[in-house]
Amino acid sequence: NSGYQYILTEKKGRVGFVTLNRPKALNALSDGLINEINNAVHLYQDDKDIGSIVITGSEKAFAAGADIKEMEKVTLPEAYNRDMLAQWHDLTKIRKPIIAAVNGYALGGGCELAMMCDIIIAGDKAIFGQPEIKLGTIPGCGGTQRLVRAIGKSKAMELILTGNNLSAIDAERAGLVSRVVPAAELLSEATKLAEKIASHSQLTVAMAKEAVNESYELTLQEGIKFERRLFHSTFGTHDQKEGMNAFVEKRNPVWENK
Ligand code: CO8
Repeated sequence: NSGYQYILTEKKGRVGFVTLNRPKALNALSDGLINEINNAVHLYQDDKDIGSIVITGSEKAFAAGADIKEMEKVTLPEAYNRDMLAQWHDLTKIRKPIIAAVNGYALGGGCELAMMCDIIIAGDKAIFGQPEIKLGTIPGCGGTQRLVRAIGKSKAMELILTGNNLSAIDAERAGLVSRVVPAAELLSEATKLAEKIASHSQLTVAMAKEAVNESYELTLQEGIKFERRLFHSTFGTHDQKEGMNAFVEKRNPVWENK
């Protein structure tokens, strides 16, 4: 629907879904596919009815990496001149929470795509990895940076230098994914999680996401100060007054996202 070639999009209640749909190439991430994902999530960002976003793939593959056939012949001047992969990071500019629901392979760029999302939940047969070393290249979309922050240097180094895969259970133990569910229940569990997030004030949720993401960028002292200033800001919102008043009056809050 919506004229996309490589993805499907669907709104269910307050959740916006993006399903990667390039089955013949195991959802290999071509520029076209990435552009469509970026386009869809930006539309959800601008859609007042949407409170959270789920990105998923198929049972066999979330995404088996960047498109090797598209990359194979690229020369250094070409890659440099078009700043190859630069636009892939656009996803991290989205201010609404994004859940990656991963079944099957999340390899290379697929693993990096999942790590650009805010929460990863995995089906029990999901497989994560950064196999670029086996292709004579290295992760190019944040893998060497985000994987280290997610699971620590030693585990990240081992995965990136060997090209070995990480099972869903090991990914959960290492902290890469927040939880593992039976593969058949992945989408319903991701939907429940997304609905719960979307049931809160969108304004406050965006502030909480921003504060958590700053922990990647700032020193502890700077981060604590950033958090405190945003926390202070919530007291200038309708939704903080409403949330606390609803608690005191023992009723459900009615959020106005302002
Ligand atoms: N690119 C292009 N085509 C692919 C890719 C890929 N990454 N992965 C699979 N395909 C294609 C296969 O070529 C095959 O096509 P065809 O039928 O025309 O031959 C089809 O998908 C099905 O694949 P397989 O037959 O190989 O399926 P198997 O079940 O036997 O194996 C695997 C599945 C193990 C996932 C295997 O396909 C594989 O190893 N794929 C490559 C995984 C990989 O190396 N990924 C890393 C790519 S490099 C990368 O991501 C660089 C990061 C750059 C940044 C990315 C930004 C987000």
